[in-house]
Amino acid sequence: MTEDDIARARAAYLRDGATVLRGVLDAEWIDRMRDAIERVIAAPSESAVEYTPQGQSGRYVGDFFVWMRDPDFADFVLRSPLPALARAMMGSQVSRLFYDQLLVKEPGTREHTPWHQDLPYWPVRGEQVLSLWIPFDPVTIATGAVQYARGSHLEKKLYAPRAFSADSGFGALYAKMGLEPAPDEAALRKRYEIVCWETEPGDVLVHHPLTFHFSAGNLSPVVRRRALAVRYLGDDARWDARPGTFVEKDTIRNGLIEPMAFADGDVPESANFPVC
Ligand SMILES: O=C(O)CCC(=O)C(=O)O
Repeated sequence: MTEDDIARARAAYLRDGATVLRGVLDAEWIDRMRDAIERVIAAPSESAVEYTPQGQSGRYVGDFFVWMRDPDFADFVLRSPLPALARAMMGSQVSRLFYDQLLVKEPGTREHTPWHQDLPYWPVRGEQVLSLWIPFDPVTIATGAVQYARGSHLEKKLYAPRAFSADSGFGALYAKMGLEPAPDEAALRKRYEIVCWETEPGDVLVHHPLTFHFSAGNLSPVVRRRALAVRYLGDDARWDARPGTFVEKDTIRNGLIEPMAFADGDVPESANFPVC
């Protein structure tokens, strides 16, 4: 990737709220992470969530802060090309790891990821906050590519988060926020162009935390959709002590390296959120 590629991607990210960078990661990273993902999903942690109801086909499984338990995930999120990419996209001096989120949709999974913005779920605010979404399989719309409402981040408004599944235990937490319900799919489609990139392993999607996005199930009978979303914080990111964010969930808190004791407006300086 040249400096021009990076500059073009940043301009697209700021304008559209999402973009793609091709060929960022080499095959060695992809192979190593595929092995690590197998280990992690074979022995789910306390924070893992099975979004596919028992008895249904496929498996949609997620997990949070995986880097704290697995050395390959830690190397990937702290020492691969990702932190520098996040820094460049944010226009930030530092790249602080917020957390990583594993999102695997096995063949035959019907569960969608609902339309949502990321920021309402999170106890942070700032302009320099973003997600990198990394696929470890070829991903098409039919296997659950992420779709984005182009430019929806520019409204700069937080809508109520949606739980990824009814019985994940997150719904009651999010209700504490008292935010306005998010527009439904029809309203988003009417208002915004929906954009989507089919990706190969090595590519990286970048999205703004206020961009509405969603993915359908993985309808392929054979192709997996293994992905990791990695969230980074830049210079201006500060703790936001709003009630109801995902770190209040006991299964998440229990897995952290140290307890969180931030006041609203603090820089999130902690072993939980290392500078890369
Ligand atoms: O992987 C998915 O289906 C959704 C990803 C997502 O919502 C995110 O990375 O914020």
